[in-house]
Amino acid sequence: MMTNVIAEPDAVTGDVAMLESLEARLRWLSSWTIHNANHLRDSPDGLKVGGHQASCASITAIMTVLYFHALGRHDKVAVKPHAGPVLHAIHYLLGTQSLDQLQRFRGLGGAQSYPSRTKDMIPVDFSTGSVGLGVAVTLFASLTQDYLVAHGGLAPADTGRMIALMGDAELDEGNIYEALIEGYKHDVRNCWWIVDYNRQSLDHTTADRMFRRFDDIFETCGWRVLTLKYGKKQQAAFAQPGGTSLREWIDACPNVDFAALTYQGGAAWRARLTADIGSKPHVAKLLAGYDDHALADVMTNLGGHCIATLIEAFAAADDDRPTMFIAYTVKGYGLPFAGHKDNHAGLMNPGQIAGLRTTMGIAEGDEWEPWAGLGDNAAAAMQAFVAASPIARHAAEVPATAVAVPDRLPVPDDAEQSTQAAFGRILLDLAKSTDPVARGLADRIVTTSPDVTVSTNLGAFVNQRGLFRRAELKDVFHAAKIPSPQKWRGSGAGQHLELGIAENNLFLALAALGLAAPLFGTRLLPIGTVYDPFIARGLDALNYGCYQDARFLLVATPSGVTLGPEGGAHQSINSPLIGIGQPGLTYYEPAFADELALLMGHAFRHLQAADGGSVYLRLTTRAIAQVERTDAYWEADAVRGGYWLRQPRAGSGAALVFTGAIVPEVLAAYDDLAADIPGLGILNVTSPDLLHRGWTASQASRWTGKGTATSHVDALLAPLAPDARLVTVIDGSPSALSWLGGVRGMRVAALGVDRFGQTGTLPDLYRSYRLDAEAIVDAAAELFIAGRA
Ligand SMILES: Cc1ncc(C[n+]2csc(CCOP(=O)(O)OP(=O)(O)O)c2C)c(N)n1
Ligand SMILES: [Mg+2]
Repeated sequence: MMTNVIAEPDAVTGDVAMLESLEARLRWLSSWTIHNANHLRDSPDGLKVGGHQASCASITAIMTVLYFHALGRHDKVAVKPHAGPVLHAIHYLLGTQSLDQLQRFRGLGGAQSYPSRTKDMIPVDFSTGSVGLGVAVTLFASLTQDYLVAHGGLAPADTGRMIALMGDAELDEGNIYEALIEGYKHDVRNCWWIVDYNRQSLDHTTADRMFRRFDDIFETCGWRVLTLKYGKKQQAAFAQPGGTSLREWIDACPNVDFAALTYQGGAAWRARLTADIGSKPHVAKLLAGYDDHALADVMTNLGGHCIATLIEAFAAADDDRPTMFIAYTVKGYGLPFAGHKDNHAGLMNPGQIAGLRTTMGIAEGDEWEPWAGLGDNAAAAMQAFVAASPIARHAAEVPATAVAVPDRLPVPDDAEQSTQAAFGRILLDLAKSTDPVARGLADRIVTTSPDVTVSTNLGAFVNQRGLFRRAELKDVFHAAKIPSPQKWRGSGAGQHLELGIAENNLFLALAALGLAAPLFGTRLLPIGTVYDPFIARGLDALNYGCYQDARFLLVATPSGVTLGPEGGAHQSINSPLIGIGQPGLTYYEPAFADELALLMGHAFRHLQAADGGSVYLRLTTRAIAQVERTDAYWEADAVRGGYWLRQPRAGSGAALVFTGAIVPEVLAAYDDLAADIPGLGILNVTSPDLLHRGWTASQASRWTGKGTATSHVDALLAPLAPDARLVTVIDGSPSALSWLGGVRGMRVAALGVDRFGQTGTLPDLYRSYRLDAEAIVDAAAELFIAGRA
């Protein structure tokens, strides 16, 4: 059971006034932070800085009650991107955010536009920005928490809720529902999604037809749905004679009308209500009881702005059932553009912010004073209240201890093998190992795959280590003695998280599992497998995981046209460019099993290094003859991104350069060419990504006077003559390697795939796509021999 901070009823009554006052302060500080960035701070480029005052004002009450009243010590929160300034204001009141950071909001090194785990100075549990992903990651964080508890990596007493504070437009993102379905299968718990239901997105108000539909969808998936529609003032109005008519009118009011009337204010409310229901019994008297200001106030007193209603709602969900709160709100609540359909990026002008300052009782010049406008006693009381509130007692992240990695992982010894098969064997060896270090590593591995566990060669590991299920899952086929190579048995001890086919969920699961160390204090080493072309399906979620420095090993296999018979729909072409272009992810494409074992060992260390990151291995099902090694000189270079498989002679004018499973064609071409081109070398680029990064980084460090280090690629190419020529070959976009010519000014012929693949045998395809030995020889002949004339 979770522990949650729910105050006693008496205390709650007293708290409401405090919380209301805090809520107004958060609205003020978030507005002022954005105002300062746009209107007061120097703007050398004259560009609008931006920030979302209306999005903040919509959610301040929800965040006030959550952070200062209901938050559990171990709860983790994903804050909707556009409410970043509210989170900063909360920490400012708490004393954990500096004035300097607020004043530099959206400036270089200042508080970030959207909450960021890695860049903000305040504790941020989950980065957000790409809407929908921050919501769904909380669900996978709940599963991660359950996984850790089941494996002894987290004490039950140290668990909390994973909470998403979300905009209602996020409910339009499909990834929400993919996650919802996966969560239902895994019996997700301890997850709250709190919807700031202002019925406005960026462009306009949202569709009325969705009313109640979200409830249905979530309830179908086992969630409790709590709707906070009316605030206490509205409820009091409904209890009066004529109140039922008022409630019925509100319930029938289209979103867009409600928004427009909110913007127009009290007189407009009165005119419209009088026209629509003024003749109904007691309504005229009811309306007459409010002046225009009070009428506007009661009409917009929605559940999501009512502190007491929010307190009750959070208290009503004090168990581990996943819960969606639909908190009705007004976008821009309390600000001059409240309800205006265009208010998403709206900014108050100087006169309007001065008006807000005056209503807060804040003197000009005191705008940044955390407790300005309060008397000394009230300020002290508020400060004490905040200091004693849940956010102040919130558990800080603790560093996780490192998982030891064996010096070497065993290399599968078949004379011919594919990198994908070798991957399965290496993991199997780890899973069965009796060596304590290897076992310790295997125990921290958690594998996951979107319905391609077996076809990506994770099966053997899963056979050894089982599926992760909180409730026991029997292997019916096995029990019935129906022959199958695959055991499909689940328990709390299992180490494979079975996912449905939605690739987006894979990346969100990897993001959450890959944050286990910082979030929960225990390092997991997540390995996710996916078909290489379908990385693209989850690309934004992959980027999202990397953006917040989640650490995981992505094994994408099979890849390229090398997957002959599967045809163009399953053959990846541009994934090497994804690998090169994605920050936080190092892309390797090994050719041989011993390279793979080396790189997996490196990956397990890199995942844990302070300056490390995630790793992407692009593998293939093509079994190729393995290379004879006579020494280990190549290993360090392979980790750095490339090594000479055939050392060129000093001053050589030519080299073949390749990445991955295409090596037999390169070796065959080499045999053809070696006699004509003495000193020809073969460069095996294990990571086009690392070579490219190293090259540009060393240039930048020279230009900025920070160093003179030569990049690895520069050092690799140094033995060649200055006017040497390169033929580059990769089963993927040729641009992944063609840039190598720019390093030292060498001419390049770049072979690769730049149109959709076909079905066919490998010889057919390699011939059609000019990846075979003949194509390499042709390219070399033109470049090295004819081209030299
Ligand atoms: C994936 C993605 N698409 C588009 C955007 C641009 N965008 C930012 S906020 C927003 C709509 C926000 O509406 P809502 O979630 O309801 O938030 P609120 O009304 O509370 O501001 C859009 C389209 C984005 N941030 N992420
Ligand atoms: Mg909205």
